[in-house]
Amino acid sequence: MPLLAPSPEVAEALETGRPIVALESTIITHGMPWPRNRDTALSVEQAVREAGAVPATIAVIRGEIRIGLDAQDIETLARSENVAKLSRADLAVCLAQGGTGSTTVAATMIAAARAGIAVFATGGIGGVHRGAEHSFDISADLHELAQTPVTVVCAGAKAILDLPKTLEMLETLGVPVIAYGQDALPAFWSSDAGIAAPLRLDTPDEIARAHVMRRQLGLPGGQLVANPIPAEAEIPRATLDPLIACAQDEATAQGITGKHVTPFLLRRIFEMTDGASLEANVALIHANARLAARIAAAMPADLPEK
Ligand code: PSU
Ligand code: MN
Repeated sequence: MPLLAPSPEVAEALETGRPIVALESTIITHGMPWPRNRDTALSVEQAVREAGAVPATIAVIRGEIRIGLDAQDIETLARSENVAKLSRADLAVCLAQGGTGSTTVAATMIAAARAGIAVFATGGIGGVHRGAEHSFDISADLHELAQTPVTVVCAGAKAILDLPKTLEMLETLGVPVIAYGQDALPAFWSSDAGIAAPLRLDTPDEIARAHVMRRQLGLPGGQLVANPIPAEAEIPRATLDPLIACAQDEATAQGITGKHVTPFLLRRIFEMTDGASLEANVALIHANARLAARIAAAMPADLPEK
């Protein structure tokens, strides 16, 4: 049985060389509450289409890596309560058992690269968690960026992470962290983390060219594009910082560890902001989808992984 199952729309886009944007599914199962998770998954696909590219939401369904889900698949995933969260370490075991699971940034990159898709839009990547010097909790997303040739468009690393340590780690791994159109590193719910971004590019064309240059140099890995949240949707850092610290203390006190940390923090911040964090999250994902579509359109047709 082939491991990858592209939807008819994605298969045709691959065949004809149309721009494609990969989308992850852990954000649906573990990142947002029902029914906003379903509505956002569908509206992000719509944003990609309106920007002239084909969306490919990726998940594992009954032992197949699906590249492009239909509305029914999205609804089923969005409603499931206990679906597995699959990162690099989990993918093969889930496939071997014919299981179902949503894909993190790392697992979505693996699937996208195998399918020949070079550009991927998400909200926030995983990174180095606060307190990682004790917990060693560092997302597999960072290593994936160092080895899999996909340009990932996010809104910066989430403020629930230790941003300076995340940046250090990405630098060590040789991952380009590129702020889009500004000097500061964006911090997910706010446009400015108060830290300078290592690199800056101002156009989708330049981002696509940098992706190609990396390939031509024979460097493995992708690049991380950090697109600031639109100003009207931003939540100021000063509002969020104390709430994040509080959620983090709760996680520690309750002994939450491993892959449960990110979903726990996101849910608590959602509750503590009366849902405002979710509205910001939806707005920034749409903005990332639109930018990713423009980058995908700027990629040359003869890219090695296309
Ligand atoms: N950011 C969000 N929502 C999410 C995630 C990130 O706003 O659901 C998910 C992504 O799929 C990311 C994953 O790859 O969390 C990172 O999890 P971990 O830290 O366990 O690697
Ligand atoms: Mn982790």
